Amino acid sequence: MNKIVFATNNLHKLEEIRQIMDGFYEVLSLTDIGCYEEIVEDADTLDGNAQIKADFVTNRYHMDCFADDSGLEVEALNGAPGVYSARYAGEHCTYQDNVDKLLAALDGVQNRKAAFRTVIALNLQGQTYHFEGRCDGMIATEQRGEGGFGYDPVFQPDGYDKTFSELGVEVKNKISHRGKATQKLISFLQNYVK
Ligand code: ITT
Repeated sequence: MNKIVFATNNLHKLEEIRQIMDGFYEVLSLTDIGCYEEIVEDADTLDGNAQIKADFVTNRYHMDCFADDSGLEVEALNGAPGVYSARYAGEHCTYQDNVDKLLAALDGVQNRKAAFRTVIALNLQGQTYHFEGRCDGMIATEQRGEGGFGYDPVFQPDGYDKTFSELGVEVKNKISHRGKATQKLISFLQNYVK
C-alpha cells in the first residue's frame, strides 16, 4: 500500500482520516516517523499553517506528506476564533475551556451562524496542492453529546438537529469540513496514482 505522512499531533484527526483512507493509503503519524519536535504554527491563515506543517516533514524527512489546519468561524464574532481556534481560551487551554468561552461570548446573541473550514496542504513528489472543505451550521446554546472533540458538542451542522458530538464520527466524516477536504484529497490521489 502507498504510504503518506499526516503531520498532526491530534489523535482524533488521525483516527478520522485513517478511517476515511482505510484500505487505500497507509497513513503514518508524526510518531510513526519518529518526529517529536514541536512544529510552530505561526501563520495567520489556515493555508499558511497547513503548509508549514507539511513542509516541516517533507524538508526534514523527505517524505510525501499532508497536513490540515482547521478553524471555526463564527459570524457574530467576525470570524473568530478562526485560525486561533485551538488556543481561543489561552495558551494551554482545554477543549472545554474553549467551548465555555465561546458559549459565554455568544450569550444572548441571536445570530448563531458558524462554519468550520479546513485547508489541507499536500506535498507530493516535489509539488504542492491545497484542498478546502467547509461545513456551515450554528452554535447551539448549550453543549450536547459525548463524541468527537474540540467544538463538536456545540456545533450543529445545517440540515441536522444534532451536534457533531451527537451525530457520531461516521456521519460527521461524511459532512464535515475535514471530511469534504479529505474527499478532495483522496480523489486527487486516486487519479494521481493511475
Ligand atoms: P494539529 O496537530 O493538526 O495542528 P490541532 O488540534 O491544532 O491539531 P487544528 O489546528 O486543525 O487542530 O484545529 C484547531 C482547533 O479547531 C482544534 O484544536 C479544535 O479545537 C478545533 N477543531 C478543528 N477541527 C474540529 C472538528 O472537526 N471538530 C471540533 N473542533 C475542531
